[in-house]
Amino acid sequence: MDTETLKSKCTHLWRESGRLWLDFRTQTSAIHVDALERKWITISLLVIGLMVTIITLDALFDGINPPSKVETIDSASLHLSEEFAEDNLGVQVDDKGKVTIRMVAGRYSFFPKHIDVPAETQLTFRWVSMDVLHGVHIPMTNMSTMIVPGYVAEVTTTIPKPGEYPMLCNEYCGLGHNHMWSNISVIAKEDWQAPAKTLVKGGKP
Ligand SMILES: [Cu+2]
Repeated sequence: MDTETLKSKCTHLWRESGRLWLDFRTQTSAIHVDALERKWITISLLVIGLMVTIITLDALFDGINPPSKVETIDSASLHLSEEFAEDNLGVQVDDKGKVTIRMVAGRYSFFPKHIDVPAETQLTFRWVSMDVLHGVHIPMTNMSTMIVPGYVAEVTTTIPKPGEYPMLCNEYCGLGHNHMWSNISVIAKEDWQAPAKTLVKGGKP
């Protein structure tokens, strides 16, 4: 979309919302709203306003965005892509010590089937789907995202407690959906050994 179209769309939206607000004011002034009810309506609107402001400020100043933002990838040729080629899947550590986990979701599994990661360490998961819409959720952690075909879903998280966790698909993807899972072993930081392969051909380090 070019800048002019965007500008005219924004102006149109602004005028429309103004008109709707005036309509709303005219209609609500005609009906009786109890003072207490008015108070609660105001509080609710203020809470919504506060939430929207926090989300906007986080997105603009802290770069906090939805996991599947705008990084696109061709789902049909993942095996040919440099970053998500089979050899590059799993856990990798770059020379600055950043742990990145690349995984592919496809009916009905996550690849690789099992990974070892360190506890109490920042982990960057990069997910792609090879076919349809999937989701991934690691119970008892905040790792949960949709994996939309054609996009890279990136989630950065830290898992504090060592243990065995399942990785489950939480978007219905077909008849085998309930069998779609992998395992993740979270190992105490001091016992974890970085995998030998640390170089990613292409892709982000
Ligand atoms: Cu599924």
